[in-house]
Amino acid sequence: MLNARRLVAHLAPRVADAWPAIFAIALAVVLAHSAVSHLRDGGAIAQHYRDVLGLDAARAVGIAQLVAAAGLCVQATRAMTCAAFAAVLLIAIANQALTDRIGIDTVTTSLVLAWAVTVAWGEVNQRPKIDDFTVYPVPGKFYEGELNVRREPITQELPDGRRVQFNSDAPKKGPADALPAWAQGIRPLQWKASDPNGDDLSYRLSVRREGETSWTPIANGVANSLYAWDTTSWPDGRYQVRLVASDEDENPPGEGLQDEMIAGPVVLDRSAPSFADVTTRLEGTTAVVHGRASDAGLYVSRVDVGFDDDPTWYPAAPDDGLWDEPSEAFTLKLEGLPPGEHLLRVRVSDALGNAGTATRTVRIGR
Ligand SMILES: [Ca+2]
Ligand SMILES: [Ca+2]
Ligand SMILES: [Ca+2]
Repeated sequence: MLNARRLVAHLAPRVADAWPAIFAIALAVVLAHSAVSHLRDGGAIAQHYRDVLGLDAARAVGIAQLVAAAGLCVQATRAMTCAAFAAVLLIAIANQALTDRIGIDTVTTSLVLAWAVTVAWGEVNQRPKIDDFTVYPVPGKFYEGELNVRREPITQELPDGRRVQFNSDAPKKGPADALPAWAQGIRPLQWKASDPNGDDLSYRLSVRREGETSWTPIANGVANSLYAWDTTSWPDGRYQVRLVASDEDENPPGEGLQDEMIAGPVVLDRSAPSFADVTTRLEGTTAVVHGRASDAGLYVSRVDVGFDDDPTWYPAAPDDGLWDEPSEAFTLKLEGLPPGEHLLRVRVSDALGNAGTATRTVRIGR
């Protein structure tokens, strides 16, 4: 008893998984058996076709059945099996109609036919769908997104052989300029897509600079839902990124379908911000440095001032309280400078750590 139960527990999931193949083989056996009867032709079958169709079709039907049986064994998919089963049921109904045997059997046969057609139709390829596509504007932002599509780390090899690893589980926040130089050019792309048939999707990525019409591919055949775009060799500008999800690898040639989504703009920026109106004035012995810094690409993220050969940089404050715009007015008060002439060095950085410097002289006392 125990062994029988174990045997059922062992076999049941396998049968559930492989039912299309089992069903296909059973159907093929029935078809082959019928085919042999047709080809032997004892007279009764030939007479049946002569009565119903008015011609000697027994041999042709036998050959067709053998071909169908062989095809079923080769293509034992759910769709093929159900389609073949539907065809057999359709012939049965037609036979019932032609021989005036329409009745309760026909209703049952029609219901099974409807089920077989539904299953076969359900296997017709459906279009993949991209739900979300995010391009992180700067490398440091990568870990702050709301998407959490996967937990395990993903490793990717960049074109020059470097390997990068993503891990959405390990927050690594911090200013972008703390990253090594090569990582500053990385723009992480992350997305979420699905396929109603459960097909494995393959992704293609391409980019287009603002003002251009054609897309340039950056990656093909991506299987993960993350990609590191190495922008190091791309010119500064604003870019759109296009993601195409395709199920073509999982379907017969020509039957693959795709979905696409465009994200951006992504700003590539390697140029330092510039200064305007940097002035110094004295309030007693306090030197007040005021000015405006502007960045063509992203936003101004800090301004520091140093003087003479003092190695310390003193951070200036944005006049509106936040470093969050491409152009910011800033102020710094340096107290207690000794009398005499001083050289002030003003350094401004953008959100990616590109920095520019200006110098001013200020005289304290007489
Ligand atoms: Ca599909
Ligand atoms: Ca810049
Ligand atoms: Ca501001």
